[in-house]
Amino acid sequence: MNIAIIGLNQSGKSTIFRAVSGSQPSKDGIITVKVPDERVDKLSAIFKPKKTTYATIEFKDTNIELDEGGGFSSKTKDKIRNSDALCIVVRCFKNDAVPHPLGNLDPLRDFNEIVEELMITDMIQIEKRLERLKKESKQNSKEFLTLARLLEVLNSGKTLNQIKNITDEERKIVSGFKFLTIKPFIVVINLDEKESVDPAPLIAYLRENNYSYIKVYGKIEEEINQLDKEDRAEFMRDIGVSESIIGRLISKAYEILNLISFLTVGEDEVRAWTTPRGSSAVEAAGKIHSDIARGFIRAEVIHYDDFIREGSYKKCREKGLIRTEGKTYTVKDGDIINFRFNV
Ligand SMILES: Nc1nc2c(ncn2[C@@H]2O[C@H](COP(=O)(O)OP(=O)(O)O)[C@@H](O)[C@H]2O)c(=O)[nH]1
Ligand SMILES: [Mg+2]
Repeated sequence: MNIAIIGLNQSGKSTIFRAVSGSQPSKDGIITVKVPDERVDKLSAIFKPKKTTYATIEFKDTNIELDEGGGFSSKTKDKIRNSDALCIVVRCFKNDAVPHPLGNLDPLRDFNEIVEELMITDMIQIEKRLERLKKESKQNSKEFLTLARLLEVLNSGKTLNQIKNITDEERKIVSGFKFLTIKPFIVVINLDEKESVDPAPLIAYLRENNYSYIKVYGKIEEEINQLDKEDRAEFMRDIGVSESIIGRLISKAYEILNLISFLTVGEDEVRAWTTPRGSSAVEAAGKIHSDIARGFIRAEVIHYDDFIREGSYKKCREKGLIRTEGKTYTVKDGDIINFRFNV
């Protein structure tokens, strides 16, 4: 999964990116971070495997470039297009040393500025495609009707990710277009720990429109992430932040992308895997390897909470807590799964 960090220039994108990457070096503005997961930590302490692997998530720092008309350059759009979700950074911090590209601080305007640009990009793309379909006399095709409906949504001032009743079929039809506003948004409200403009109007707007957001102190969280673990905890207490920016961003990302984690354990490896909520056992198996999905026989499943409560596989077996599930079983967040397969 990968998330592009976007926003107006000087809104704190690179600062947030560095806060997320910590001391890890990034390559070409891309960083892969481990999804912090206490379950993996605890299972690893129990199984003492040769290898412990966390789920990962990729963040991309984008430097927004504008073309002559003031819209996003095509290079910028390409960078955004291949992401699963957009993290929109909005500046609320006051800092006289950092000029605002639009002259003054106005978080709601800035957010709308970015979103409008994304919407225009989608609209132009849809209009072009509709034209083409018209030329081919395909006005009655499912594709035409679906795109026309999406255009209507955009024309009414809403982003595509605000559509609640989009069907799987429609989603499939439009997936190839990689529309920008169909991607889920996480709005990052970037505050200064001392002096910021009031984010309340922006927050009210985000709530009204069902956009997810988190509040961060970008600059100081960047500094925190350079610290040792112990100092970090103390520093965070001091500024009243209970969870690291990585943790908060990632849990939001899982929430908006509707993802869950399942686990595999053993002497060789303890590992967390990511899959969409609602995945079947065979789909989850496919996340590990296509062979496991193809040769799927059954899944032996125990929930993490049960396992930790009992303390061992032996105890779980005695109590009958290890279930045998078939291909269509719906995987739950925190399931520990042993796939039986034959290829
Ligand atoms: N005071 C303060 N300054 C910040 C904060 N976040 C970013 N800055 C400063 O704003 C400037 C622009 O930040 P940067 O991350 O480079 O913005 P970008 O252009 O969106 O990547 C830098 O000088 C940062 O140090 C903040 O929370 N508080
Ligand atoms: Mg930058």
